[in-house]
Amino acid sequence: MSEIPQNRYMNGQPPSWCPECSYFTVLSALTECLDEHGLAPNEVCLVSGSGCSSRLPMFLNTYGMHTLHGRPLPAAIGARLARPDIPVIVTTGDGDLLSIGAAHFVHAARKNFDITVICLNNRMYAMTKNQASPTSPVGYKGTTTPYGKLSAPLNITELAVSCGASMVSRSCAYDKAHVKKMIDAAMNHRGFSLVDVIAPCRAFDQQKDIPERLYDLQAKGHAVNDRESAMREAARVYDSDQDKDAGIPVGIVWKRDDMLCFDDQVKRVLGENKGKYSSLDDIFDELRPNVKFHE
Ligand SMILES: Cc1ncc(C[n+]2csc(CCOP(=O)(O)OP(=O)(O)O)c2C)c(N)n1
Ligand code: SF4
Repeated sequence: MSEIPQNRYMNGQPPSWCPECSYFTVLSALTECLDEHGLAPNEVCLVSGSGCSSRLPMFLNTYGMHTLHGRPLPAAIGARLARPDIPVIVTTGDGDLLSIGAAHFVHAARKNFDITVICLNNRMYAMTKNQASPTSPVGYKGTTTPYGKLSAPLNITELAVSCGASMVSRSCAYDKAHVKKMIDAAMNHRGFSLVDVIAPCRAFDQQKDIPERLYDLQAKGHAVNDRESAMREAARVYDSDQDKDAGIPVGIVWKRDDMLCFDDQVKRVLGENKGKYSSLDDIFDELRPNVKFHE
């Protein structure tokens, strides 16, 4: 799992992850995917928040931002609006994305910005040494939950579908080819795409029998554009926490190509106001209040 990719995207800084961390697989899958998309390092922007997972852009020589904990999405939206010509990809953790960053997630998905979010979901806070996160199972014993977590996990897949993301998929870091396939599909999609990657933490691992439980939605003939089926599969994501016979769905859960994309709306407004505005900046300039701050 800990193979360091050797390719044109790596900046020579060795990843500061534990040797067996599952994140190496995602790093490798992502860089191979960028290569196959023919993107030079200066033709893609990677944005993260804070956490082990959020370190990923620091090892790459692409454009990148390592922002505050929970805030990768507002930064990514800024990048998206400033550079509509290059892909913007967020690499984040379940804590970063769904705890302090949850409101940003809901609204970025709802507005359907053309951003790919790869959530390295180890179902806990690893960087701060094993606290329960919103996705941790009931009963999870971490440093802040010595008697076990008292609340149910937040199901990111259900949340993403219900708040308006136009593409939602799941994968598992035990299968690099599948992670790559899901990232590739997300990058090819226009609109907000989530790739929720089951990525266990090797230092505080409490998820043991995942590979035996995975089932592939595409192999099962799942209808990705049927909302009822998508919500049914999404609801099963954490069934295996309580039921030893339940499977864990991976693959594309939900995909629609006809949902209103924020970026297309921006283009439409600029097109309808040709001559008045040449870019978004001109609109911002017009709206900017004429207030003088400190000289
Ligand atoms: C505003 C703020 N709150 C809390 C922290 C402390 N902090 C840093 S990383 C982290 C959790 C990271 O968890 P996750 O995003 O799941 O990533 P992982 O380390 O598990 O990959 C926390 C709570 C911080 N840096 N800033
Ligand atoms: S603490 Fe866990 S998530 Fe962080 S680098 Fe180590 S194995 Fe990976």
